[in-house]
Amino acid sequence: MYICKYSLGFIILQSLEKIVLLTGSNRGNRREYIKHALFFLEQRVGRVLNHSVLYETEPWGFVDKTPFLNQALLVETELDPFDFLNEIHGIERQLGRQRQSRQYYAGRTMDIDIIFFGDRVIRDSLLEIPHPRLANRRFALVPVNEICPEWIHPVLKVSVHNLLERCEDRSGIKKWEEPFH
Ligand code: PH2
Ligand code: MG
Ligand code: MG
Repeated sequence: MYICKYSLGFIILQSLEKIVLLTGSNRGNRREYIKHALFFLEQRVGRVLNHSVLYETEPWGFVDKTPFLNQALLVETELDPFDFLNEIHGIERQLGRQRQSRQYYAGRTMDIDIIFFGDRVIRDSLLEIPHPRLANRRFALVPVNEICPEWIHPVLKVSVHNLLERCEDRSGIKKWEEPFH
C-alpha cells in the first residue's frame, strides 16, 4: 500500500510495510513491559494492526529461573528497516534494557525482535530479516502463528503454520493467565 505526502509542492509516494514483531520480557513486571512496548511502538513506528495473547515461555538457549512473556505484533510502518531497528533499540533502552556485549543470551526487561519485514530479505551484520532462528523457536512460532498463520517465509517459501508443524523444539509454552488480584 502507498501513502502520499505533500512536501514543498512535490508528491512523495511512500510504501507502508507490514512487519511482524515478537516482544519478550523475563525481568521485573513482565506484563507491564510488554504493554508499554506496544504503546511505544504505536507512538514511534506506526499502527499496531493486530497482536497475539501473551504466552509464558521457557527460556530458550540459556538457563534462567524466570520464564518469559512473549507476544507477537503486526505493525504497519513507513520507516525503512534500519531506521525501524534504531527505533526499537530506543524503546528497549527506554524500557530498561541493558545490552551486555559479553553474554549472548541473558535475562532482559525488554527484547523486540523483527520476525518479518514485508517480504524483504536482509542479511547484514546489524540486522537479519527474516529472523534467522524463527523456525527453531516454538516461543516465537506459536504467537506468530496466532496472528498470521498464512504468512509465507520469504526464504523458506512455506507458511508460518507449516513451520510450526515441522518445528522440533519442545520447549514449554502456554497461554498466560492474568493473575487474579
Ligand atoms: N529470547 C531470546 C533467547 N531466549 N526464550 C524465550 N522463551 N523467549 C524469548 O523471547 C527469548 C528466549 C533471545 O532474544
Ligand atoms: Mg530475541
Ligand atoms: Mg533482540
